[in-house]
Amino acid sequence: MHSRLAALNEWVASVAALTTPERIHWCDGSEAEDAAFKAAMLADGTLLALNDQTHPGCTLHRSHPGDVARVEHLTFVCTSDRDDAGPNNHWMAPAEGHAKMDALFAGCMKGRTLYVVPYCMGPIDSPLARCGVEITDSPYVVANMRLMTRMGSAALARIEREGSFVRGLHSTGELDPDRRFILHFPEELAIKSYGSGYGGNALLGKKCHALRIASYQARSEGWLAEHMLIVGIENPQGQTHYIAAAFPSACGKTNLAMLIPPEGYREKGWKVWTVGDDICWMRPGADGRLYAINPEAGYFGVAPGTSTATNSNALAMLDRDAIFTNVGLTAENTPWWEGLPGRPAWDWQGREHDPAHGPAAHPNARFTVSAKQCPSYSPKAEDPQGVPISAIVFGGRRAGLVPLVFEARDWTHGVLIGAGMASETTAAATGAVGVVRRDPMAMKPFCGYNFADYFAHWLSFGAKSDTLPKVFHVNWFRKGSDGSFLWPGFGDNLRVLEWMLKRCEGKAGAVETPVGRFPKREEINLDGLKLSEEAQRVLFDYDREGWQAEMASIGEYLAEFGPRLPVALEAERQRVAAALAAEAKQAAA
Ligand code: GTP
Ligand code: SPV
Ligand code: MN
Repeated sequence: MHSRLAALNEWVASVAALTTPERIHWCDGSEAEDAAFKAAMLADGTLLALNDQTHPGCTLHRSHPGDVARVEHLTFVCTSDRDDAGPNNHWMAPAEGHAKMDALFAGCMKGRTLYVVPYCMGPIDSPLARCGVEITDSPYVVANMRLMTRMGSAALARIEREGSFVRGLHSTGELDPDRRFILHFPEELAIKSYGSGYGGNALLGKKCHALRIASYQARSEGWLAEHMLIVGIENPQGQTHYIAAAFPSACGKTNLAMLIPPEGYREKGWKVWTVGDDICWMRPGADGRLYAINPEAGYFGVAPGTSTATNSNALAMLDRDAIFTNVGLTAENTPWWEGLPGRPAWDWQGREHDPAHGPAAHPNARFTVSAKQCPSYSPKAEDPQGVPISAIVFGGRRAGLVPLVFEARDWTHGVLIGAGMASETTAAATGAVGVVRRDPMAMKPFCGYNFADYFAHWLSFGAKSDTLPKVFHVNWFRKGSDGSFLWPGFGDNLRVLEWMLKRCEGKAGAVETPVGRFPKREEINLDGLKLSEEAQRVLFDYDREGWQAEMASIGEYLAEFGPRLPVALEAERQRVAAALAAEAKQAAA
């Protein structure tokens, strides 16, 4: 008995009876506890110590080579009614789901420690924050949860005060992909995950709770739980606007959240304040604006590609007290991944590095680090009321068609742009990489209910407020005829954000097209950039025929949701398609 909350004690006891651990440890989140767990993991090889001179407190974890990313095909939403999960989710009946998982969990912690991990998603005193308890048999998960959430005694105290919490049960099991499932029971606020120790599969506060369960709760409670970064942009006049941006996994959220202003901007006084890099919970305030918190307390970021050139803020926070997973190592025992200078000696599996084996770091290699170590960490990130959002940005990896930036004409159009998003798949989930798929609002893997209802929920905000954020779409990943990226990206993305914020303040013009408002080229500051002739043409290009095909394809996709799809969304799509057709007719005449 370790809690004043009977419901929590009873749940822990019932899980212990099922999983039969050798001992039970209630985590208090203290430094001493963390140090003891790390020492044990260093002793048994779960963690490897890194160079203590250059990377004090840093460790490396090598996962099972078959357990390196999220597994969308093994992720289920278990609602009583199949249609509540929708065609966007794999579904299992709750009773079947529990039976399947409990059979896997039976006796699975024999000889091991069961850790009880109370955590709070969001500032501990925020009315927008929510709590959960993860039971796990993985000390690596505990160490990550301590960095990624507010974990320990303070969270437990809040849980005892509130009396309710999300129940997450996790075991690494045998790491056999045939005995691996991640199940969500949104009606019961419960999660069961078995057979993986990796990231979103195992750190249940993150995707399972803060996105899948939270999105389900948010719908009935009138708020939004989104796969979005939150960043504050301070202009030379000292005003800070907050932007929330939804890009699919490994499509640039961490990098935009920690952006380093490019030359010319820094000198003028532009500053960037990081609030969050992956998840955003937001709800309308009394003034009708959306106020957002980052439910997380750390970053579980993509390592490959992170360098002083692309994201020196990220590198600056990774030289102490970080956990690296599946990166390579140099001969000096420092972490290494593709994009860093120097040479790897060992690859992510601990083999001597041989380019014939592929990259030294796994493409989904990650770092885990406390948000407080980020040089651009915003003091507002701890504000219990959240930050007001001026602009919502959608974006994905699109080699063709989609220009650098365009703006929605209004909220409903913005929801259509989000719902019609597509992006090339990445190494963040197992399966093929580089395949374009629809990923509405970057939530395809993370929405805990039927997308048709989710779109209706998004649309419903339009009627509630006239001070909602402006909505934009960006594409940092447009490719030229030689296959290389046309836009420099990273810090230079501030040039595009500057235009957006000017639009929010009514200080920049735009060119109206049926698919949205395009920037006047001279209004995006390209000073000091050496854009190729192709880039200058293509990045701002409006390809009417291409968009006609795109709108038709979006129509086919939305039709998969059947009669549950909000009429207003399809009407908006038809409005855009008709405007494109009218324009084409006029051009032909
Ligand atoms: P998740 O944590 O999986 O949700 O991903 P994320 O959206 O935070 O992605 P992240 O910022 O970590 O970027 C993933 C990869 O895209 C990294 O290899 C980056 O170097 C690369 N990347 C990020 N921003 C840009 C950009 O503006 N241009 C280009 N070309 N690459 C980028
Ligand atoms: C993502 O895949 O979007 C991530 C990484 O942020 S994981 O936590 O593994 O889901
Ligand atoms: Mn993510």
